[in-house]
Amino acid sequence: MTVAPGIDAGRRAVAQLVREGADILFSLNGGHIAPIYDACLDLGLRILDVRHEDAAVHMAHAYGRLAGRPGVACVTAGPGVTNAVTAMATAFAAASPLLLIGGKTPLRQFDLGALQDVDQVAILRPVTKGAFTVLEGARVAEYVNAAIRLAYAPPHGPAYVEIPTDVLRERAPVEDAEGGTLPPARLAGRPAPDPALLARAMERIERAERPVIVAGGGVLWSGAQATLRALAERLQAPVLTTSLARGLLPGAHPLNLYAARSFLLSRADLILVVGTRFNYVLGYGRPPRLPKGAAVIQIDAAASELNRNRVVDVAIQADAGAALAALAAALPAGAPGRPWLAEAAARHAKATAAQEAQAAAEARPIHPLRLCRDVVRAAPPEATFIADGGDILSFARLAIHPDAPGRFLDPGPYGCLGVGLPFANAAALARAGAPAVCISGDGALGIHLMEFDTAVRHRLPILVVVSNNAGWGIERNSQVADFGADRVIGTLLRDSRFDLVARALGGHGERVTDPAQIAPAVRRALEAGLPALVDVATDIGAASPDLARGLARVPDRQPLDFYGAPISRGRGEG
Ligand SMILES: Cc1ncc(C[n+]2csc(CCOP(=O)(O)OP(=O)(O)O)c2C)c(N)n1
Ligand SMILES: [Mg+2]
Repeated sequence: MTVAPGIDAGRRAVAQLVREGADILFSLNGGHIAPIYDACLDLGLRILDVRHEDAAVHMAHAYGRLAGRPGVACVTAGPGVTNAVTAMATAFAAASPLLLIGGKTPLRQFDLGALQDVDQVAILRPVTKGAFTVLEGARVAEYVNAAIRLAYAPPHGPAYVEIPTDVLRERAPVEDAEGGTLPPARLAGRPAPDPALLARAMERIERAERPVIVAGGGVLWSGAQATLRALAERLQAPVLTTSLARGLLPGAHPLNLYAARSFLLSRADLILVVGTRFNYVLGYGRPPRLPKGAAVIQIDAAASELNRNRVVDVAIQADAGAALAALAAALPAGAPGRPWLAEAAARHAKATAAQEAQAAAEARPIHPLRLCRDVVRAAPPEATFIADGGDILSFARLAIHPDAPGRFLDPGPYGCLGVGLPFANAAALARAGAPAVCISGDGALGIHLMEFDTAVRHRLPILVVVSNNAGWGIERNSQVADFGADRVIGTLLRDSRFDLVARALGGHGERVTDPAQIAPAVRRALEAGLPALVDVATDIGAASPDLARGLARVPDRQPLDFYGAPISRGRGEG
């Protein structure tokens, strides 16, 4: 075969990904992206081939969060791209950087009715920070570089680049390789806080008697966990985290009073919000979730997040670590006494003891909290935990409090079921040596179950523990609460044997019906030397605390649950 001189755009794209630090391409193949695959053979970019494009993007999302490298997915034109949309929206809502590369019909066949043709850029635009079509092969490295830079510009998020097949095959001279001269897309440097704003923040801090810190992903991205901890200890301020920032303080740290969350937020006179949005998790930053009287200091690297939904007292645009370190340096010596912490600690202890009592249940079918407790106890402390599902997700959030950040992943603010297996696979790749333990509902697990095959083929050390209650439990329980026990519809499933599916796919599988057998089964599974799945028969009637609480509310109106329905029929407000 005679080949024209120079290198094609597929090879340029892969070379640029490698230069940006990518080492894995999460992908499902297709003719429209064939030159990219071929270049991976020579340039050492590992292809992690999956069974659904949505899973490829979920994996790129989790890999980008955990590995310290860009998460990159590559999918074929048309259905490959549209299959990836939900996962892109998930990453967008979670402010997670990633790059999706899409195949695209040839430029010269645009609007003719080509195979797998759809306006992909228009579909991707609302769920990305930017969506681009490369029109000239020689410029592909520039696009890859720009898209990764955009993904990592605060607030982080996914970016999309598509390369029409004729452009992908365009060859250009080797010396025309602009990629080698581009600066790295992920910029070094930490934007420092304005000293005048810091001084105003310090005035508030010095006056406060009951400060609370609310910390989110921005602290993780800044690598500022030690700084945050030092500041919290100096200030004697309890730290609340978003679920994706869990572990910023170790689970048992005296200022990690997660079970007294509502008490802390309602009584605080100063709330320092760092690296997280005022979205539904924080009640949009408004009363009643955040009290009217409390002063609020907000630190965010993204100016667009400052004062959004809530006008704060001091808004500081800066890298989280740089701002926290500057505040810590400005504090007077010695930790202040905080009399209110005794009551907060007592409430935390009481709530965790009540959970512990519930988790000790010996009932059959098994209580989901018992399942979560026993899995956490049996797994090694360095494991990455992933939780996915409805009721089981709420119970897992009660039970999983890792000692370090980056060890807990869940569906995040997009609430997307099905992330569990893809996230677990990515975590096993990103944190070599630590098993990824996914606790999932049976409904959620079904969405990307074939990614267990991906784990087997790539020998990924994952353990899936299924809370198998034969139903979409939280929705079934919501129907019972809202409409009555005789009005359950479309929310029940079969008691399917996921352990047998795992075995059929080449993994280790066990079924547990006796609570005493959860921990031994988990230990055997972790030692099986294969991707493993433990199917646990749980009680669908064990409704979760989230359902009862109805967390999301529209301020100043009737309280609403997550789904916008009024909280009624005895569903407490707790
Ligand atoms: C992709 C997607 N589809 C549907 C929903 C709505 N939903 C939220 S929780 C839930 C039930 C989950 O069932 P399961 O995973 O079995 O967990 P369980 O509640 O039974 O513990 C559903 C259908 C969603 N959040 N995401
Ligand atoms: Mg279920």
